[in-house]
Amino acid sequence: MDFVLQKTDASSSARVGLITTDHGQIETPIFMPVGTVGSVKGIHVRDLKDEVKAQIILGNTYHLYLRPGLDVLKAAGGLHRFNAWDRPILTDSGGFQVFSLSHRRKLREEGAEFQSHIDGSRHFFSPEGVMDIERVIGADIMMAFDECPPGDSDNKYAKTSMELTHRWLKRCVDRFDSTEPLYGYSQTLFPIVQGSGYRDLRTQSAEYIASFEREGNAIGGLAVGEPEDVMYEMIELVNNILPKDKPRYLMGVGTPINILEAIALGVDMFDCVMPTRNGRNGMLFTSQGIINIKNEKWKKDFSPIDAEGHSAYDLMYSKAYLRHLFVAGEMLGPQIASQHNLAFYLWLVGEARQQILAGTFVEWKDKIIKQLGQRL
Ligand code: PRF
Repeated sequence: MDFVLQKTDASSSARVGLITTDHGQIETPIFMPVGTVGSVKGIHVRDLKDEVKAQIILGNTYHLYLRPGLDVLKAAGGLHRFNAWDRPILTDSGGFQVFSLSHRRKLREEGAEFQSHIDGSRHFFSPEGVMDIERVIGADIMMAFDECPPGDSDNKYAKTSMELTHRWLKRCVDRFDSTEPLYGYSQTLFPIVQGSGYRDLRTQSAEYIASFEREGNAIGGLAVGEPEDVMYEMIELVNNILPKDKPRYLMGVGTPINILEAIALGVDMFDCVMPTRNGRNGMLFTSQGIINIKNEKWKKDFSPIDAEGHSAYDLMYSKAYLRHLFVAGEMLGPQIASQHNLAFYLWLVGEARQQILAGTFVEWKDKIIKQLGQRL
């Protein structure tokens, strides 16, 4: 993997860059649609490319390991071959899902023992095991195995957890560096900064993570229930320590406003289930504000879903029709809404990129943020 920093904004820490992987290039800042079990829910690969304009998608180690399982993924020749997505893929390590989804998990120095949320079967993830799994999935970017403590953790718990994540990282790196990709293209490993909402811990963690000099770095443990100003404070602090010439990935964040603020603080990569999950529930993000399409108010509104929208379906269908699909429980409704939201998120980061290049990012951001939060 290669990263070229093409421009840094004069009036914020926002950046424009270009990542090159063996599966193609990624223009940053970028949003990565979440394809938990290998599919971005409800969206065909062709639409992901042509309509959403996704450049990279995310898969989850935890889910893919449980289903379809490593034997299937290996026989398929990796996830790219399996799901027909031939552009870059990033896999999260399970460091978040084991703690948020699985049952009866037990943490020890060696790794995490857990029961599947699907059938209760018992499993064990170690840092070495997770590296091996991510090799089999074949992601272009693999995430280190970490623990993401709850947002309200006290300093003592957050410190113990961060230190465990650091020891696990060393083991991930040793395993990664002593193994080879399985499918003939290269893979890279991103370490993850933890430390909850504590300045001393975040500083320590960012310095430790930076010392590994990997090709990119991630910020974890945020947007897990802490106040928003704490999240921004931690992003700023960590980004002042992480190297400037490597991409920075803020994990699992967030709303369109969160993403713009984090771009201004120097973040390059994002993922979040919000556009697809909220879309499935009838919530649409637009540049004018937020729409709850199930609302009675749209019943006879035959205007386009989003006149300024960036998915072909935004102009093709009316709000009234999309509302009808949701009310009638038609599966087309969640598909259209998910695709709209993803296209909007990709437009947002693409527009941020253009505004940074033009030197107008901060003014544009402050203007559009006023619109984004409104309820239509
Ligand atoms: N660690 C990992 N994945 C994550 C997170 C984390 O801290 C988060 C927290 N926002 C989302 N996804 N491995």
